[in-house]
Amino acid sequence: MAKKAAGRAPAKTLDLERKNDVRNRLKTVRGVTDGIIKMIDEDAYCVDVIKQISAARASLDKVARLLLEKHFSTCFVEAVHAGEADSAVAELMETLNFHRELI
Ligand SMILES: [Cu+2]
Repeated sequence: MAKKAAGRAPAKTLDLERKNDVRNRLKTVRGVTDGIIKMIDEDAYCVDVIKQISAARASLDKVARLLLEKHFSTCFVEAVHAGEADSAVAELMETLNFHRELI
């Protein structure tokens, strides 16, 4: 997040509260993922595994949505003010193509 994409302004860091929120959500996903691995190891019922995968995906989608919101309010706005609206929009469109659930 804090790394600069090629040809773009440096990303703004997350505020502490949002960073903690994102970190906790990712740790939850990690816990769910560990549980899924255990379920596979223990030959759990397929549908139960799929439900846990859905839960992990939903949590990751929420993290992506939080980061997208932050990006809009900081990096994107700054890029527009710097006269780089076209590239900022192109970058977002490319990103949203990989995250259609965010649209
Ligand atoms: Cu950003």
